[in-house]
Amino acid sequence: MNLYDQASDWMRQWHDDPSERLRQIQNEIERTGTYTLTTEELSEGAKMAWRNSNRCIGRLFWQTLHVIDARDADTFDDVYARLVDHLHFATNEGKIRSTMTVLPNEFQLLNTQLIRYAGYETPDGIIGDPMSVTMTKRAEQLGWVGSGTSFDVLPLMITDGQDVRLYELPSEAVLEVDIEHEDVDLFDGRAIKWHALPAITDMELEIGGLRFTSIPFNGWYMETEIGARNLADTDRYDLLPLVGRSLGLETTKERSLWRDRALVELNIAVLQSFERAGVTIVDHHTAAKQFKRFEKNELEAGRDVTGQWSWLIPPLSPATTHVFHEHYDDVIKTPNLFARSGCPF
Ligand code: HEM
Ligand code: NRG
Repeated sequence: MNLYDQASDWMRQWHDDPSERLRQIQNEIERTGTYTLTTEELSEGAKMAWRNSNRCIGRLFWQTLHVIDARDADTFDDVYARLVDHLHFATNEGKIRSTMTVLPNEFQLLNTQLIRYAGYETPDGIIGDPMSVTMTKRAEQLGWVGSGTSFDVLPLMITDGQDVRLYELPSEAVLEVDIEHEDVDLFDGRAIKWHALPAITDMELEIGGLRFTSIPFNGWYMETEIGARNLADTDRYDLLPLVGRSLGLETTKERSLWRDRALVELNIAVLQSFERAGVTIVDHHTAAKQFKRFEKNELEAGRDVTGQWSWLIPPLSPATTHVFHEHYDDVIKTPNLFARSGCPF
């Protein structure tokens, strides 16, 4: 489909009478080869992109997305300032607001999220988040020196295609939550924490045939992302053996189901800790119920619900949610969010 047809296809999805605007767009495409979205169109398109994100269980709230039009940012320092603004606005002292900042395509972030913990290879194994080892090496090549703890926040790495500049995030812009179980010391005295904001920076937004490649966005966490994956996966923080021992479980016998029991208590600790700190988080049962409401809303609006089952089911007790027992068609509609096409390295 050519650009005009894609613009037209999109406009017709939400405008009763897009003919006037489509004439303008056709004109602009003829003159310049492309067209420009208004701030309102950008905002509407971004919300629809979230609505069409097949892997996301949090889509009930697609209409509440705050879209910040920062396409006018024109220097590295300006881009950095907008990213720090994003963190403050979205974090909102714990009352998290779903937010997307649209930056000009001329600037890209090398980071995969605004907030990620560094991972260091040492002779005694990896310290920090093993997922970040490559990213950490990249930052170090650029002159960054981390403190070497398990939870060092990586600096932002912003590129304009030629230079890469490093920016340390101000610690007051990064809200973190100490993970502590109410009844048991799960980590044998080790301090474990996670950041409040999941803010993805390695995806692209497509609206009406246009691609926006610098679009950091966030919602809030579902507890399993932290408790069943980031802190539990053997190739991440791998804390289940420690948690299992702290709970006094028989960690030498698989059939004691010590892993499953450790997982549940770890996830409870994540939920309790976020709640104690006043930071928005959703448990997977509530998230599934919210997703059920989303499915109902969509059908009532006359739209098919698309989804990717393997991503929608929560990694903890999946069969206790309706999602597990449902079939979803993984059909890609646009507007949508896509994995970054060009590797920024
Ligand atoms: C994926 C929950 C907001 C777009 C996910 C995943 C979860 C989730 C649990 C799977 C992540 C994984 O397994 O790693 C939520 C919750 C939100 C929320 C609880 C709270 C409001 C948003 C927002 C957007 C969004 C605001 C975009 C505007 C996506 C996309 C993916 C995703 C594109 C797939 C990411 C990928 O392919 O790596 N979401 N989400 N979500 N979500 Fe959401
Ligand atoms: N699992 C990743 C984050 C992926 C997106 N999850 C969200 N998105 N909740 C992690 O950092 O654990 N969101 O926009 O809220």
